[in-house]
Amino acid sequence: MIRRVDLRGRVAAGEVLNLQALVPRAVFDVEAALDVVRPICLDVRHRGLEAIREYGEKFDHVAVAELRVPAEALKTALEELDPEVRAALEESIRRVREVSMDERGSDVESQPAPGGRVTQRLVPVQRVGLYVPGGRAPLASSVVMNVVPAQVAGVTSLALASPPQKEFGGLPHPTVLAVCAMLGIDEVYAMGGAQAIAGFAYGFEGCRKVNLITGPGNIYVVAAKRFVQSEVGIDSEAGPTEIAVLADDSANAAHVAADLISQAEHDPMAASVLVTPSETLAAAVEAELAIQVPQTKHHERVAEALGGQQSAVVLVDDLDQGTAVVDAYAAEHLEIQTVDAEERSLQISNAGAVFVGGWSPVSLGDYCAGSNHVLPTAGCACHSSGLSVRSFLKAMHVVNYTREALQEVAGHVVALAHAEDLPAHGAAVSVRFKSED
Ligand code: HSO
Ligand code: ZN
Repeated sequence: MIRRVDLRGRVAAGEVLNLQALVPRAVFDVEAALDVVRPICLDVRHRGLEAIREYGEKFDHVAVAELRVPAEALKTALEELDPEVRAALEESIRRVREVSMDERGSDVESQPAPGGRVTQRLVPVQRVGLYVPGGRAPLASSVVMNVVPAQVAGVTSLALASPPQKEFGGLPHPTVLAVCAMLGIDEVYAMGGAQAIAGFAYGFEGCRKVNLITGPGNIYVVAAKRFVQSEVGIDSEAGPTEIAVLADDSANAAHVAADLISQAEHDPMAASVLVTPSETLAAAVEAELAIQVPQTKHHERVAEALGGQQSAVVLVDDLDQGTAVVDAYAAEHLEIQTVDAEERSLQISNAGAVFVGGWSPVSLGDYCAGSNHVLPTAGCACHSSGLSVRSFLKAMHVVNYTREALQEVAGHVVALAHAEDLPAHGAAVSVRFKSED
């Protein structure tokens, strides 16, 4: 069901283990998908709306007369939303909003010299295009995770695209429309795939081009996001989801197994990794997986994910080695279920998000912790952050010096300009003080 990787006694203390090589992620070949999406993006750039419609018909098997979803459809979707789901979404929105507001930060003014001011102003991106994948049960929670931080950042123009669905008369999934209505988003397009990403990047009849595209998608959507980057910003290239659990004997094996299964449920390419120094826990989790996997609804997908090269139970000498191993792996989600979980979490530098202790499972973070679930995958947590209010803010320096402050530093500017053989740079400063010589 899930393979074992035994690292015990294999590394000298202090040596960082390359778990990324020992447990490689599933192959997610964005380069190959680029060949498919390039002509689609270029066609949309050239022919706009007509091209988007044609590709929608070809790939989504439904003809859409009007790409823009009418306001009436958004209203109806909200009216028809299950009240229990609505209440849960409201609570999710409230928590993400509260965290986003706390994290917004404020402008920072510095004075590196008398009369010389540098202010870092946080300015929202003006127009954002959010992509929401289609499918039988599109992830309504992902709409929350993208839209709420954008709104708190102060983004004034937000458009959303989601593929037209045949069974819903060419509209996006009703839950997606309902969440849009809840969040006050009225610019919604029934378009999907690479053509939707290109539509946002280049603009088309009735839709102004955006500055930033966010949101998850399949490999073609990811490839299209990579392709349009010369035109717009993107959030990140989200790959298959992953969970690493660092646990010791204090962990509950049934809970650990349930958490490994929860993320494997997303995708046959999802990665579930348990790292533990405890042979007893490893065996207990494996036994639990054998019980729980057949009972879960999407057991085929889960079994494929757990059986893939990307998933493993990794045995280590001790918790310190385990900590180094999970840190090197840089999982999208890292759970720490050890006696000293909170303290240990402070030693982690590389993870999309860290879930501390037995009562903070990843599923909580997926929906209702208040944290964001759009997180760096494939080891990108070594250099990137998850989505947050900051993803929608640009930090802009505003420089404001007085005459005296400039004069005081002029000699240094001139010296550096000459050292770089760029004398005109120096002259642009010295010319201001010439008349006084
Ligand atoms: N675990 C996914 C997000 C998600 N889970 C949405 C359920 N719905 C990636 O972090
Ligand atoms: Zn999830």
